[in-house]
Amino acid sequence: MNRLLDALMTRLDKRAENMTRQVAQKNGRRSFISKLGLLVVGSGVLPVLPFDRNFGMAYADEEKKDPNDPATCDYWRYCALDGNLCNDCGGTLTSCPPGAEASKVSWVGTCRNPNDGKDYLVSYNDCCGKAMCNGTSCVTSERERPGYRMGLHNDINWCMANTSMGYHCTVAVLVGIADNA
Ligand code: ABN
Repeated sequence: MNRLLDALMTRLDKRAENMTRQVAQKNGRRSFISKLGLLVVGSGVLPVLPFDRNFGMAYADEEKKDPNDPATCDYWRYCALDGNLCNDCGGTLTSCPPGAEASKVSWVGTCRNPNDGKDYLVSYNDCCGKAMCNGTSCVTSERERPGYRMGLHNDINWCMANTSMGYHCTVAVLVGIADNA
């Protein structure tokens, strides 16, 4: 009879021990720390996940304006421009204002004309020899690369090869059609 009672107690002890272990595993210190770790890592990763932070709302100032209006930075020929528009400084889209001369070197960008779907080479010449004009300033600089990529950077005063190196404004001259072959 005593043996039977012993065996029964041993089984009860074992079961109690197992249950205690299970509860400890679920709610123990280590489990708490691992959950905390998950939370910390998760909250670090969450901000970089790609989701719509505008919650579906569009913002008016991000809307593209007219790609055919040379008075705005959205004009298609200005796609890789970095400078002040000469047509807002007494010049035109392609000619320097009186008293300024075109830079001898320039930045050439490739812009798609939305009217015919073709890509064009556009030379952005700075106009030099006069104080900087404070007209419309555009920095579109498509396909530009940072300054350490020599020759691929556009945030440069292209008047550097002229006798008078003062930067005034920038024109956008079509120089050819891009060979996309
Ligand atoms: N190409 C326009 C410009 C002039 C001076 C400095 C930066 C950019």
